[in-house]
Amino acid sequence: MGESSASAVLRQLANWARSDGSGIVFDSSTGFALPNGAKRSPDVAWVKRERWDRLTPQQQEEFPPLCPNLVVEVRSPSDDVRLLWEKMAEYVSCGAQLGWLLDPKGRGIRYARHDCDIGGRGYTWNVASLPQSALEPAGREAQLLAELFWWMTAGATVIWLAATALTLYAAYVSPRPHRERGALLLIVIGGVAAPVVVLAVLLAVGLAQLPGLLAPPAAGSLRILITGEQWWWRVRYLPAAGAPVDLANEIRLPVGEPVDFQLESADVIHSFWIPSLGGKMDMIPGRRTRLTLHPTREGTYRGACAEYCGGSHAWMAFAVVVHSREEFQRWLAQQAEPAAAPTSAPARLGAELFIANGCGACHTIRGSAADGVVGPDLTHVGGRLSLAAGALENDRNDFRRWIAHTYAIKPEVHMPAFGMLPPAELEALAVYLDSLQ
Ligand code: HEC
Ligand SMILES: [Cu+2]
Repeated sequence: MGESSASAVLRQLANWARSDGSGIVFDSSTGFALPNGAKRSPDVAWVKRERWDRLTPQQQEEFPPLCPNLVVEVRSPSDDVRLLWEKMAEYVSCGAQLGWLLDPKGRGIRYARHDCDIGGRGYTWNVASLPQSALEPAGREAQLLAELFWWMTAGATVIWLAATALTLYAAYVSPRPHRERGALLLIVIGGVAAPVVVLAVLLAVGLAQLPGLLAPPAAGSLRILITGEQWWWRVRYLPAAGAPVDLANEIRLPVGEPVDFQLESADVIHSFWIPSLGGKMDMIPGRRTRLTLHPTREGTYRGACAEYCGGSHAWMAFAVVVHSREEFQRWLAQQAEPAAAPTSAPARLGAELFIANGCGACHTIRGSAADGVVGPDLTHVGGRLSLAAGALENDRNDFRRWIAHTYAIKPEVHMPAFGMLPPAELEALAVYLDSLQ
């Protein structure tokens, strides 16, 4: 879409500006010299007429020395959205009143505003755009299910075609009373014998798959305990040797090895589902269910809760990264480490604020005084692919938005919003959390 969406936005804004008259629209051929010295050419820009008229003709001709009031960037497939977002933040810090980042591919809109916090509710390109198709299997179990699905679809198509052909035959080709014997035969064969055979075969195939899907993997396989919580995932790696490793909302797996998932719930029934890797399994309070998956292809996939579990059920997702064994091992060893001590001054302030504001009563950051267990472990939260179970991306702005606007981002969430903190303190907290890689 890239180019064409940019020109569509340009056309619409230009139309509006003509009828409105209070400003002028520019396309990306105009470069602006921002107050911070950078020269930037947004896809579309709008400048208030009075500001424009104050420039000399020569300034208007060359790089106009101002930051547009409104800037629009349209993400093309090759653009890194984080870099674009940094550009947006730059425009806003240079005085743009409003910046739009349009992302046709991720179907998201984000906006940055000068006079308030950064917004753009529900922009979830990161995890939401990950593959999660049961028909594009990346694991042995998903492969079996996909094959079963295609056999069933093919069979159902044949049956449907036959039934339709018979209907058309009776209605148009030979619309007359048929011999009783023929009709009876049709009912017995088509209505009784054929369905019995078809369903029996399906049952046999399904039952034959079941033991393989339910069998616990060989002793010594990787074990992961996942607890569904309203509305996030507590993840605990249980290595054969060494202490358990706690994290949240992200699962990494070595390719080509069976994984023994042990599933629990802390509150209501959830359902654990990684469509690309296999079927789903309920997480039931008071019980431990199990699921074995064999990822066969490296990649990053989306998992989700597949059982309605309350207000933010739809915001209960996670990323699954399938790595080579070495990479996986490196990652797990790194997750097992305590958090690095904050180095910069704002990060140190953030660490103090984290304790002073009581965040540590609900969150653990290993290596610090924070040891709460109500919410997700944050020891390495800055290195995760998303925040709040896929509800946000993971950069400093997202941390700030999350801490200040929890309810707006995730309705009913079990974390109070800290919007009353002064912006500088929110920023310090964000810097600190972002540094927990
Ligand atoms: C009453 C308990 C509670 C307090 C206090 C609390 N949180 Fe949370 N926090 C939670 C819960 C529960 C979640 C999970 C929300 C969800 O995703 O549904 C969470 C999620 C988070 C996340 C996202 C974690 C992830 O894995 O993506 C961050 C970051 C966070 N909190 C930071 C903070 C900070 C900073 C403070 C203090 C200013 C704080 N929290 C105070 C309960 C709390
Ligand atoms: Cu759920």
